[in-house]
Amino acid sequence: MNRRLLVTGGAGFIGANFVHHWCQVYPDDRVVVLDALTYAGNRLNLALVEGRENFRFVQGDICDRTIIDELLLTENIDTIAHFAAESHVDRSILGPAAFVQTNVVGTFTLLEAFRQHWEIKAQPSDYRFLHVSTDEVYGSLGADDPAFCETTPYAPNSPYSASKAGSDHLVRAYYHTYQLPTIITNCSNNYGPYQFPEKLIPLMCINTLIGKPLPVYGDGKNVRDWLYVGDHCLALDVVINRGEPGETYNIGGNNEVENINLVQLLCQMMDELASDLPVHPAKQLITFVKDRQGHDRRYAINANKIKTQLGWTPSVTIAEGLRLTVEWYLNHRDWWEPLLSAEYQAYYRKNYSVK
Ligand code: NAD
Ligand code: TDX
Repeated sequence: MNRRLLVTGGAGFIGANFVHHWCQVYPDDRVVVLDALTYAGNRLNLALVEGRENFRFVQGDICDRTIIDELLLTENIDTIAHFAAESHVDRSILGPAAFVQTNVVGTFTLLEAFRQHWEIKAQPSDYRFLHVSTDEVYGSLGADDPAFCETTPYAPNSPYSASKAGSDHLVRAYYHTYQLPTIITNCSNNYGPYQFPEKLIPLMCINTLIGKPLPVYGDGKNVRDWLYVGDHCLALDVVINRGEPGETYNIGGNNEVENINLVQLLCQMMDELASDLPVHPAKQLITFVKDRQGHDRRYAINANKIKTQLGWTPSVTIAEGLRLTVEWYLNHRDWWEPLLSAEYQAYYRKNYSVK
């Protein structure tokens, strides 16, 4: 089957990596990106596919029902890959309203539009609505707790994760009530090329390159499970093609690392790979700052379901993935320098002055 995909949030970090993957592997599929180009969206993230006959970019908001209806109809969309979201926990603490609007109302608007479109087409069984969500909906783990699995009860702790949990529940309800062929994925922390420099790994890479302090929250012992974005895109591919409607799949890299250890590893890689660091060795820049409010202690994903049922497994180790990522930021100064804009500086001051 040649799919006709609508990729929401395709100008963001994971969405753009996914679009690159899809256009390369399925060049005959139609890929339409809908993205509002918020501070996190960047048209340059799609430069590799712009100009292709089967690719189209549309600037628009997922809360705008008119634009969604028009795209579903005129592009004859059969698959939605839904990435669009407000995605940064610290920003959700500073200003939660946009998170409820985009993550909850936006997802609802997409679901309603897709349901009507699917019903008009007589409910084709090969249509798909892939909802890309997060492990943060499951809350926080203690050091000895087992990793999150698909049946772990939801316990979101931040405005971000609560808004993602709300959207997950709506997606689930649309399958249960209307049999709309939806699938949810909950994945762990992604890293890799094109990630906006508010997130831990790109922030640490860039601050090292410009000689700014490396702010580590609290005691630095919070644990995240890191997933290379390329492996995530491969997982989403198998879920779209072979996943069961109505199901949830957890996706994780099986790479639990304490933040402080990760930052130290990044510093070592920077020392090794960057020729003219302003501060060398880079670890001198590590600065412990006030903790994030409500900071979840540990996330860990049990990805056995997608491994055994769909045959996906991560291929990149954390050492390989970090090296690829550090090299990418070293070689793409022209990509990240313009992102350190006045808006970014204002966010940075606000976030780090309360810490
Ligand atoms: P991102 O912030 O880099 O990109 C989000 C994109 O959505 C941007 O291009 C932005 O312009 C767009 N967008 C925001 N509001 C919109 C709206 N109202 N209408 C249309 N477009 C809008 O996010 P990301 O890190 O690429 O995350 C993608 C998805 O994956 C999100 O749903 C996020 O919750 C989920 N997720 C991310 C991670 C991670 O580690 N980054 C982990 C788990 C789940
Ligand atoms: O400056 C920092 N210092 C620091 O110690 C930043 C930005 C983060 N941290 C810590 C907080 C977290 O424990 O590093 C860890 C990772 O932080 P983020 O990169 O902000 O990610 P996290 O809060 O874990 O959420 C991410 O993974 C799940 C994504 O942003 C979410 O979109 C995704 O759902």
